[in-house]
Amino acid sequence: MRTQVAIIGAGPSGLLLGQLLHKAGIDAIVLERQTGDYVLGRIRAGVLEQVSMDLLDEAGVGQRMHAEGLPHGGFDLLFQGMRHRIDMRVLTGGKQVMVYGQTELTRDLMDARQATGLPTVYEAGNVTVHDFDTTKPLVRYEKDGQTHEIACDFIAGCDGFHGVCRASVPRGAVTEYEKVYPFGWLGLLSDTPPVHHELIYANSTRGFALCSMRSATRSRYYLQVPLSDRVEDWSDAAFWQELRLRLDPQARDQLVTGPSIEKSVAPLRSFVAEPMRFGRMFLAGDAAHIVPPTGAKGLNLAATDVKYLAGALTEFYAERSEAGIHHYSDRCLRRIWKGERFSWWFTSLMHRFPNDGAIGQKLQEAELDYLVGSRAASTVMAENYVGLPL
Ligand code: RFL
Ligand code: PHB
Repeated sequence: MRTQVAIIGAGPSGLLLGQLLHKAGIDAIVLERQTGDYVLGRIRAGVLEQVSMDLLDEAGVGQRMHAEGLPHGGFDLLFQGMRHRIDMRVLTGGKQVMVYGQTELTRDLMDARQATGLPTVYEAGNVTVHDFDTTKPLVRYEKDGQTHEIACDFIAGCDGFHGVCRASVPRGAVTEYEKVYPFGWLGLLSDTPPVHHELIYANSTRGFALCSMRSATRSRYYLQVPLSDRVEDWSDAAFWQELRLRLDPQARDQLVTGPSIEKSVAPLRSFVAEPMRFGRMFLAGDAAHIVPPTGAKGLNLAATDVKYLAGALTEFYAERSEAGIHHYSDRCLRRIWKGERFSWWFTSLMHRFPNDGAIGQKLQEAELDYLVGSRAASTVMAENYVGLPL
C-alpha cells in the first residue's frame, strides 16, 4: 500500500488531520489500534475554543456542533462558599466557548470520513514506524493475522500519550518535561439536568469540584480524589454526597442526582515533548503534550497542532516548500507552553495539595478573591480560557 500521509491514531487529532488533508487533496490512511466504538466510548473533553470551532467548520464538520452545542459566555468560580461569575464575553470583547462533547465531535469526524469513503483501519495491531529519517518512511501493522506495509511521504503521530510514535524516536533526540500531580479527577456522567446553566469551578477545603454538562439534560461532574482511589471505591451515592459538600448552598439545593452512565478516574499531568518533528514524522495532540484538564485546553491544543500540520503539508504538496514543515514544531510549542502554563496555574489555584496545609488554602482564597475583584486579573483569566489567538 502507498499513501502520502500515514496517520497513526483515530482520536480527534488524527481524524481532524485526515479531514483537513482530504479537503486539500492529500491522501491519507488512518490506523487505529482500537475499535471505533471503543474510541467513541471514551468520555473526555467538553469545551471548545473559537479556534477549534473555526477549524471544525474549515474541515466541513461543524454543522451539528453549531446546532446542538451550547455557547457559553461565562463561568463561575466558587470559593469560601460563594460563587463569582467570570464574564468571558464582556472581558474579551465578545468571545465565548462552545460546550460540545469530544464524543460528539469524534462521531462527526468519523461520519464525515466514512461518507467520503476514506480509509481507516480499526483494530490495527502492533503498529511500527520506520525510516522517518529518510524521505521514504514506512509503517507496518497487523490485521486479521497478516502483516501489512504502508509506504508514505510522512507519518503523523496522532496516537496519544501512550502511542508508538514518540516511543520510536531515539532516546536523546527528544526532551520530555513532566509534572505529575498528587491527585486525580473522578468523573461522573448522568442523564440529569445540569445544576447550573454555566460551568462551576469549585475550590473547597474538601478539594476541587467541577460542574459541567453535555446538554440541557446531560451533566458531567468531577471531584478531586486521591490517586489511590479507584472507581470501585465510589458508589454513585457517595459521589453525589461528596459533590454536595463541595458546592455552595444554592447549588446544593438545585443539584439533581441520578444513576451514573459513566464513571472514571483520570490522573493529572503536565507533559511536553520537544521537538515535535523528527525528520518526516510529526507528533500532534496528546502524543506530544498533556495538560491537566482544569481549563479545558487539551483538545484545543491538539486542534491547533493539527491546523499547523495540515497547513505545513498542504504547503509542501502545493508549493514544494518545506518552510511550514521546518517551523511546525516551534510554532506549536509556543502556543502549547502558554496552554501548559494556564492549565498548571488554574490547577494549582483550585486543588487541595496534600503538603500545602491550611496556609495553602488561605493563599488560594486570597488569590481567588483578588482575581474576581480585579478587572485586570479577571481579563487575564478570561483571555486564556477562551483561547489565545493563533
Ligand atoms: P487521543 O484522544 O488519546 O487519541 C489517540 C488515539 O491513538 C490511538 N493509538 C494508537 N493507534 C494505533 N497504534 C498505536 N500504537 C496507538 N496508540 C494509541 C488511541 O487508541 C487513540 O484512539 O489523542 P488526541 O487525538 O491527540 O486527542 C487529545 C484529546 O483526547 C485530549 O487532549 C482531551 O481529551 C483532553 N481533555 C480535555 N481537553 C479539552 O480541550 N477540553 C476539555 O474539556 C477536556 N477535558 C480531557 C478532559 C481529558 C480528560 N482525560 C480523561 C484525560 C477531561 C478529561 C477527564
Ligand atoms: C468537561 O465537561 O468534561 C470539562 C469541562 C471543563 C474542564 C474540563 C472538563 O475544564
